[in-house]
Amino acid sequence: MPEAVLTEATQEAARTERDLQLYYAMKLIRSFEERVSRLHRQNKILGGVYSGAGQEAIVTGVCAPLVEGDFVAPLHRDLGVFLARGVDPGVLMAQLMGRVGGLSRGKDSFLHAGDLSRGVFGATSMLGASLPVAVGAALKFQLKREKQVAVAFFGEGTSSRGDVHEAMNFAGVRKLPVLFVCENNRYAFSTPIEKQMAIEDVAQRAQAYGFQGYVCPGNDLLSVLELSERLIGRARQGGGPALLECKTYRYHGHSEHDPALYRTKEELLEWESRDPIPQFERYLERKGHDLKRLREEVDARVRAAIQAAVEFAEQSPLPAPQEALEGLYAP
Ligand SMILES: Cc1ncc(C[n+]2csc(CCOP(=O)(O)OP(=O)(O)O)c2C)c(N)n1
Repeated sequence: MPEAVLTEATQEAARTERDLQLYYAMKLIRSFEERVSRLHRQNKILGGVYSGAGQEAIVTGVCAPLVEGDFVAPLHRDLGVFLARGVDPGVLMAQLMGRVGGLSRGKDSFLHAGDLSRGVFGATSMLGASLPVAVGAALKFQLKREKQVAVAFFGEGTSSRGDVHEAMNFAGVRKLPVLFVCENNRYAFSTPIEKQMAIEDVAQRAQAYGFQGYVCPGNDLLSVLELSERLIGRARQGGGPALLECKTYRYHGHSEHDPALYRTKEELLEWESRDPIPQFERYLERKGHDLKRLREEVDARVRAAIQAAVEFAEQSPLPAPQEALEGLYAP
């Protein structure tokens, strides 16, 4: 076979492999979120639950181009980042249940959990405070001439905070390898976007810091992926920061105790019609996959992974009181 044909076939095979991994990742994240919401109602989860259901294409698409050694600061709604960066679902579930098998060995809820071995920094209670941390990681990469990048996720509500502006300004001045990702789901708790900012797009703010802002349909995995690959690749090559705003919607309230009465049923329905999973399924079908069979296979794998995660977490003990002061400080 001529070499060019072979290369094309190899590339197509790699793309198919990637598509299937992304499909599995989105389905795993969605089902994990749904299971966590149910477990919360059964009083099995420690602390609040901030569901990211509906926003899976963003975390999946942005994390896909990341490699070992990269740094990512998720927001409180981003348990999908943990799964996308390879954290074991059982360990994540144990973290949510406050068990010894979790990331902080039962010493915290999900909210502040991180896994630095995978470059995942925990979310911060002070919204936006994680952005200067991601910028600090990017500064370290630049100073040490490492080819790593940092990614900082934040909501449109968070984009009104001072920390966010300081982080972006510094990143712009020093041309740091960092991608700022705004998950614009239209509400900051109950505050709608038009009461949050006087401009149309969060992405417009990038101009003030000397880099480019991009807007993309955040429920379309392929659009997110196309931009994240380009912007992360450019940052890795020394091209500096960028701001990617992904327009999306959260299906649940701000947290599970919020019935979200501030929005209409019609609005929710409209966004559900743009659900990221069926959108990606339509693409897979166009690529020639037998969707019915593929869906059955992936659903079965996801169900098994989540069942195993719940079993692992439930079998993991709660921490013993005498461990309370262990592992709190660096040795
Ligand atoms: C500085 C600060 N102000 C307020 C809060 C309370 N709070 C937690 S999440 C949230 C909404 C954040 O909205 P957004 O940034 O758009 O992210 P989303 O929750 O919509 O994903 C608020 C107001 C906080 N944690 N920190």
